[in-house]
Amino acid sequence: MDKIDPSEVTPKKLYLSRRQFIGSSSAIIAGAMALAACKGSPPATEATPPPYSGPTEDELGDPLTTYQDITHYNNYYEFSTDKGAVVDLARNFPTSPWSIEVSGLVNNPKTYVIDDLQKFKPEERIYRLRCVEAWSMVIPWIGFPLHRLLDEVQPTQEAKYVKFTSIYDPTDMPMQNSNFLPWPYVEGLRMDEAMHDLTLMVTGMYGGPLPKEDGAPVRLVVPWKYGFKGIKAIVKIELVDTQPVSLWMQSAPDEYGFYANVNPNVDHPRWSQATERRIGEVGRRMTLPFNGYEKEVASLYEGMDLRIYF
Ligand SMILES: Nc1nc2c(c(=O)[nH]1)N[C@H]1C(S)=C(S)[C@@H](COP(=O)(O)O)O[C@H]1N2
Ligand SMILES: [Mo]
Repeated sequence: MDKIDPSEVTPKKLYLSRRQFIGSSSAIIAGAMALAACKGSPPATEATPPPYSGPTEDELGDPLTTYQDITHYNNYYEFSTDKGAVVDLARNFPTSPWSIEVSGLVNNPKTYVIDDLQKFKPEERIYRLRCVEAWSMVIPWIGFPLHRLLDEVQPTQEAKYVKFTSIYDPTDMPMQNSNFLPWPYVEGLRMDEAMHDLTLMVTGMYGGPLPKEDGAPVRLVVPWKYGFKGIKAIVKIELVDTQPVSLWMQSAPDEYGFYANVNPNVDHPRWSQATERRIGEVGRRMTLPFNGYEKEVASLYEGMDLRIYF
């Protein structure tokens, strides 16, 4: 696995605060950081993929990223900023029992335990995942469209946005013992985005359960948006009337907007978004508008200047 310098990918302010934080934080964090920092020892764990007999490429003919790469190259800042360290740090993260509270502007507020989600028929969806850091993967998720769950709780007329919140569990998530980021992780979608059939609540991957490093027991995947919109380890879904402020908007508003649609024509302030590196490939690929889902979703943004609503 090739390594990227954190300064290349981490928002500058966070990179700087991360360095300060390395010098001044508690023993627990220092220990976790040290573990994350000593790459190669212990040796990278080999993942055992579940038996998988589904399609081996996406609708564009691009091959699936390997199970090993999907589970050993992770962005999950509650555990580490080191993509290769997440899998080991997440190993003992408790994902059961788990419940998701769905509340706010709905007629039928409801708390789901994980088993309740089985009633939403699981589907296999092969999606490209394009991180804002300009790398990408092709991942065979298992999940159900979010609109099935929203139909059940019945949003009211006043509901305009959906706000998602990740678990806050500093006992099991080492990085939550610092104010490195404004925990817990929060994301949001406009109502029509949330209701779109491509928007998936994900509970599995490669024909098996969702690995902890990929967001178990349940995460969001919105394939036409940058990967950070795909919030992991969701415990709360709220229907609201004002645009939620995501964790990334709060920590670096000039770099990360609410919409975050994949857009090769709008660069990140510190790097181009025109091309991307597909994990497992050499060379770079052209980044596709809306990550290749333009036909399905471009109409959602008709009349919006996507340089302003980035
Ligand atoms: N709770 C939480 N969700 C998160 C993140 C995170 O740090 N915490 N990282 C995001 C980012 S930047 C990306 S690219 C994807 C990565 O998902 P993967 O590790 O399954 O590939 O998760 C997103 N969801
Ligand atoms: Mo990302």
